[in-house]
Amino acid sequence: MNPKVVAVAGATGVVGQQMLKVLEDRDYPIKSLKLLASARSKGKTIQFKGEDVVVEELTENSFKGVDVALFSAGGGTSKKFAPFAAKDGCVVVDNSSAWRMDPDVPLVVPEVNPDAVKKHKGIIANPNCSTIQMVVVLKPLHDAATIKRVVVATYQAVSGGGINAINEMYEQIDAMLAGKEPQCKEFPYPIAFNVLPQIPGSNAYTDNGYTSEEMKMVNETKKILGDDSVRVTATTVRVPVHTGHSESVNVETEKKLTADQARDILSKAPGVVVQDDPANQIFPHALDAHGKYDTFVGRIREDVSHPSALDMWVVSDNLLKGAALNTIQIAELL
Ligand code: 25A
Ligand code: L14
Repeated sequence: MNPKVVAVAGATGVVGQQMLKVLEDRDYPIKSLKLLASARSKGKTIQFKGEDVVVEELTENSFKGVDVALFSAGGGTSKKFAPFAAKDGCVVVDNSSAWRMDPDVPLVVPEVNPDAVKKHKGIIANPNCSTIQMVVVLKPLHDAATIKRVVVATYQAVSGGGINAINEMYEQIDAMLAGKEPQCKEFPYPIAFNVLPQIPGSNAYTDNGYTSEEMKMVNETKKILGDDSVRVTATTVRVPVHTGHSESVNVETEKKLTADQARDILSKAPGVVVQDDPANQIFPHALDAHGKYDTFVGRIREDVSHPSALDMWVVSDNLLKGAALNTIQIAELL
């Protein structure tokens, strides 16, 4: 690959920071690097490969001469600025929800539908974090046995809500341990010592009573698998975990798979690691997945209530495979 001029929009955010780490770690070929954020962060310096890079304010004119722009600055910012980048001949890989369901925008998980990138018209979307880790596990099972229906409940870490959400959890923990009243801004109720069945923290609900996060899992899964016949229902839940989303997934298939067959299929799947040894209390958990690139699956068992379904527990780092890593894997495909 020829070295590229790369821009990171939202470079100061929790995902932007992970993008810089992944670019370094995977030695993505960079000719020069531009760091973009809001006016608030203009002039700040960030280290990349041992050198200081000054953060610039993101504007309509930020993308002249840029080959690849990685966006993670929220949906509104992507909606507004990605078209300017595309117009200047730059390829945008966007981590927000702004463009995912646009029929002209490929929605890509490299282990699942890498060929979709070829159809891009300047913008490629990175899926929702909970959806990504689920589809890397679903894809090989779908290929082997045709998935009819998925029932998923998520246990999502606070880092999915950005830096303010992380800080809020720690402030609430400190307050509550000191016997003080916890303050809430990002979440409607305290997230410390609690479990909240609503993501995002505000303006969450769609007309059908599901949250937007839940409908992302429903719609994005079908688009990535390229199969509208796969039925999905989701309940998305915030838990007081720093980083690492967990999911309880029930998968109903046309052809019956035994738990052993599923373990065998998943142990050969790209990006997936099976951690499943009940006798030795081996199963995936968020603390262990934090900082790792893979998606971990365990607790695989045959659903006792159904002749052809499996239950499993799926865990991955929401800032890495769920965001920064998947975005850079897409850039590597270009
Ligand atoms: O809209 P969406 O798609 O739902 O996404 C909403 C947010 O979720 C995060 C990400 O937040 C995103 O903005 N996110 C998205 N996908 C995620 C995933 N898979 C995910 N999180 C986890 N997993 P974030 O915190 O990661 O990053 C925000 C970045 O966007 C920059 N930004 C914001 N508005 C911008 C903009 N850049 C350009 N133009 C704009 N208009 C933002 O830069 C950050 O890089 P910044 O300069 O605004 O923030 C730098 C620092 O400022 C502090 N801060 C944050 N909020 C406030 C604040 N200070 C004062 N007041 C505030 N309200 C923080 O310390 C921040 O680090
Ligand atoms: O759509 O855990 O990419 O708050 C990613 C973070 C949705 C919310 C997205 C979280 C967002 C999610």
